[in-house]
Amino acid sequence: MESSQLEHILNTNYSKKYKGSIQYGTAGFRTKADVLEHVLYRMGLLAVLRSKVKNAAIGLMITASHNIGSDNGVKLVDPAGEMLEATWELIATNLANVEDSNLIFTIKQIIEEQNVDMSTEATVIIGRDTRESSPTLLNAAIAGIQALHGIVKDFGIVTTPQLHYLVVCTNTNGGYGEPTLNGYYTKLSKAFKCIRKNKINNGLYVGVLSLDAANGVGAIATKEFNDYLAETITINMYNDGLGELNHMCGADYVKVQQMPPATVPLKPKVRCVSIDGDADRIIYFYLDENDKFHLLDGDRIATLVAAYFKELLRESRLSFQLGLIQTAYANGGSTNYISNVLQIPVVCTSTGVKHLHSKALEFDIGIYFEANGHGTVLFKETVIQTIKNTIKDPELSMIEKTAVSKLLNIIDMINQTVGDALSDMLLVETILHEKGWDITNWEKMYKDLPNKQLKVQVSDKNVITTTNAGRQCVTPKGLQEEIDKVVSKYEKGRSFVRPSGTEDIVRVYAECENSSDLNELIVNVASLVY
Ligand code: NG1
Ligand code: ZN
Repeated sequence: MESSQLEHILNTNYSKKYKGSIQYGTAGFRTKADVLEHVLYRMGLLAVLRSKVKNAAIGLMITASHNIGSDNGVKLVDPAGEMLEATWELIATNLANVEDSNLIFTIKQIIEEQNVDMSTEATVIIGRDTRESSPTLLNAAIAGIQALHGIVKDFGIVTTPQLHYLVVCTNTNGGYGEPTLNGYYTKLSKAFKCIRKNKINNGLYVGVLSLDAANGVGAIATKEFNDYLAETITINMYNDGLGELNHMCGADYVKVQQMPPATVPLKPKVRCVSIDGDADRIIYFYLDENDKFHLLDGDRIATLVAAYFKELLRESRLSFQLGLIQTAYANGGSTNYISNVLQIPVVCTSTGVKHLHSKALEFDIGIYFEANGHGTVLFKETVIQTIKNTIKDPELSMIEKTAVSKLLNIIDMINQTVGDALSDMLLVETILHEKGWDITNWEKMYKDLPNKQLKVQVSDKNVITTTNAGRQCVTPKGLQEEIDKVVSKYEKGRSFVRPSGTEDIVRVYAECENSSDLNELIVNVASLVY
C-alpha cells in the first residue's frame, strides 16, 4: 500500500498534543481522560487492522473501571472475547506514542508486517461506561474506525463484560447467545431462574441483597437486569449513578480499604455486594451484630464455586479436571484451603486477568478469580458437549440427572468471556440458595489471614521489576533480600511489591497470622521501596 493512499488518516482534530508517553498496560490504556483523544482515534485505526487480520469483529471498550471519574481508558477485545494478544499490545503502545508526522508510516508498517489484507471487511463493536469524557472519546474512536472504512457497531453505554459478550456472540453468529443486551439478560436470568425454580428463600438463605453499584454503568445494567430477575431475587441498589463514580464506593474501595462503602445503609448480617465502575468485579461483605466489617472477596467466591463444582461433578459422576487460578494477591488462607481441603490444583499467575484466563483454559473446568473480585469459570468445548450428551442418557439416576442439569444451567449463567460482576453474583446467589446458607455460613469455610495493601508513590515505578508471578523483585538489586529479612520475622508472613500496571504507583501487599503485626510488617516493607 502506498503512503499516499493513507494520507486521509491524518486528522487534525485528533493530532497528538500530549508530550509524555503512554503504555498499553494490564487493562489497556488508562490515564487522565484529557490526554486520550488521539489515543482513541489511533485505537480506532488499529481495531480496524486487527479486525481485518482476524477476519472477525473486534471489541473496543472505553472505560477506566475503578479509577476516579476524571480518568478514562480504552482496551481492545479479541474475537473470542479475550484481551488483546500481547504482541499487539506493543503495537498499540507504539502507535499511541508516535508523532503525527510518523502516523502514516507506522500504520503502513503494521499493514505490511502483519500482512493485513486491506480488502477484508472490518467490524468494530464499541461500548463505553458512564464517564463524562466517554462520548468525546467515542467520537474519536469512531473517526479512526471510519478513516480506515471499518463498520462501527456502537452499543452505547454497556458494562465491560457485556461488551465482551457482544463480541463473542457476533463472532459465533449467535452460537454463544444473541448479540444484544436483551440476549445477554435473557440467557443469564433464564438459567438462574431454572435452578432457583421461583423459590426465593431456602433455609438460612434469604433472597434479598444490597448492591453498591459504584455510581457506574453497573447501576444501569442492574436496573435493566432487575426486570428479568423480578420475583426471584430482590436487589436493593445504592450508589446508583447519582453520586460520584467510584468515590468512597465500589468493589475496589471496599476491598482495598476493607470498609463498607459510604451511603449504603447496613443492617447486621445482610448480604451486600459492591461492583466496580465497569461491572467486571464483585465482592461481598456484611456487618456482624457488633458492627464489625467482614469481607468476602474474589478468593471466597473462587472457593465457594470450586467446592460447588466438585460436588456437582461427584453427584453427576462426571470426571473432569478442575483447576483454580489465583494471583499473588490471593489470601494464603484460601490457597491452603483449596489445595489441602478441596484438593483442587491451584496455579498462581501474574496479575491481570489475561494471565489467569489463559491458564484457566488449560483445565477442563478452569476457575479463576483475582482477590479483588475479577473472575469467571471456563469450560472446554468438549466438556460442554459431554455434559450436553450426558443429559440425554436414559440410564441416569435422579441424583445424576439433577446434577447434570444444574451444570448445564450454570454454564449458561456464567459469562465465560470475562469476569462479570452480575453473572458472578447470580452464581454465588445460586450456590448459597442451594446450600441454604447465609453469608456467615459461607465465611466459615476457611479463615483468611489478616492482610493489607498499600500504594506507594515513587518517581519511577518501573525501577521495580519482578519475577515468579510478581512475587519476587528482580530489581533494584538487593530489594528482595531486604523484604525477605523483614517477612521472616512474622508468623505465616508473606509480602511482595510490584509496580501497578494501571496506576502510577507501586503496590505493597502483606499478610501474616497476627493482625496486631500486620501494620508493622507492611510499613516496614513499604519503607524499603521509597
Ligand atoms: P494493577 O494496577 O496492575 O495492580 C489492577 C488490579 C488487577 C487488575 C487490573 C485491571 C489489584 C492488586 N490489581 O492491576 O488485579 O484487576 O487492575 O483492572 O487489584
Ligand atoms: Zn473493572
